[in-house]
Amino acid sequence: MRVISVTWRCDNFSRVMMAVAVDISRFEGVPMAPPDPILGVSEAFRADKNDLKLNLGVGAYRTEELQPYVLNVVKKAENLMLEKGENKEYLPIEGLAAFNKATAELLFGADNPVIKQGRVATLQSLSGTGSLRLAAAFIQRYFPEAKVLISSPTWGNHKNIFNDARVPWSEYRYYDPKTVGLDFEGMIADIQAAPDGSFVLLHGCAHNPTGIDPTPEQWEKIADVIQEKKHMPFFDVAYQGFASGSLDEDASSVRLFVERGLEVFVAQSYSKNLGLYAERIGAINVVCSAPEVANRVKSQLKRLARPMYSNPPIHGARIVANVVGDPVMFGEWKQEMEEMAGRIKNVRQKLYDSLSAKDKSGKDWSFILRQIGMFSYTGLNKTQSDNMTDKWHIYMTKDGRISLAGLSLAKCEYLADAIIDSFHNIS
Ligand code: KET
Repeated sequence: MRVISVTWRCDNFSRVMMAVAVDISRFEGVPMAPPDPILGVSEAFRADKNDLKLNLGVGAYRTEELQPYVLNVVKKAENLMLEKGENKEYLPIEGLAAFNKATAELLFGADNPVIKQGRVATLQSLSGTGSLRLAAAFIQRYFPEAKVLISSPTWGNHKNIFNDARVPWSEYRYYDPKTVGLDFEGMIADIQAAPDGSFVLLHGCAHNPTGIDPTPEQWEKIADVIQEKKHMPFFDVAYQGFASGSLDEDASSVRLFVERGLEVFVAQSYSKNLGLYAERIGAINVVCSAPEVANRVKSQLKRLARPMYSNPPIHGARIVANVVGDPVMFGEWKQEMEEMAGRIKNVRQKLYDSLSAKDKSGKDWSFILRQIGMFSYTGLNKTQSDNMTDKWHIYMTKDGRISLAGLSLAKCEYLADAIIDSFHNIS
């Protein structure tokens, strides 16, 4: 730092000397931000030099060899795209038309009357996060009095997204640690108690982080209360196909609300099910009561997107449009998705078996088998999760969530040892 002397006169005219740094940064007032609770875990993992290290933090699929996986069908679609030699012109603000059509059809079903009637405003956006953020900006602008209800717990970034958009939120009960299941009564009571017209954020399937979804009967009851209270259902669908292995079955919660004639928000992501994490491809869909309403809503979503990021990227949109739009590739995708979901089920089973065999305390670990999707919510608290990382080099989020998509069969026993040690020896 360069330092100069400044001299000035005080009241008694004695000369005072003082050293002042002239090139103090204009950013002195900017404090260091804390690491992100999920993506920060990957940064810490990369810095660890221990051979035993295991990254179960971020929900990203790995092969049995713990390597990132590009789906064969994605490579095939990309090769076709290269052969066609398509250009890289700007997309319209709303994104690629073929993608928007494909994504809405995948979500609602191609024969759904809302599509046929033109009642869905679909905008390609920056994957799930960007789509949620765009919808949050829309809520802030057109429903400034409304509150968003989010599940307790939820995906770590939901609170960030609504805070950032200055949309007030509160939590509804969801997870019951006593039963390691859904607190359905608590959930219904809290949705019922919220001011009429609130937005209710729901995980379409494979709830993150708990891996616990309502049953079809419970979804009906949730829809009853939301309808009665004139709330707005707002679905986050980041795992379509990853919960049951079936794209249609995993969209059934959303479709149930749509069949009732409700207006619904749905954010979609292709990060997990097509493994397009870094392509940032997803969409925001708003089901409206009439085509004319959908047009107006879409026009305002475009208006919000334009100053934020102008228009979305094309590469991932073309991949999705090609895969979903081609019956052969669509079939291949479903098969690969089943394989990914199958591998996760296998490690889930092996982890359960290892824990049950090794843990002599009689603790019931069967909740692991009841949870679905990419994650297991272990019930480990923050100190125990710290022990997993500090002692065992197993990286996970501090809410006790582990990503089974980052686990191999070969590592299950090691993970079981670490969980048993952390659970029984650390309080
Ligand atoms: N919703 C949920 C529920 C979700 O778990 C994620 C990502 C997203 C949306 C957004 O993903 P995107 O890539 O923006 O489409 N979750 C994993 C990654 C992350 O935190 O960003 C995770 O929970 O590990």
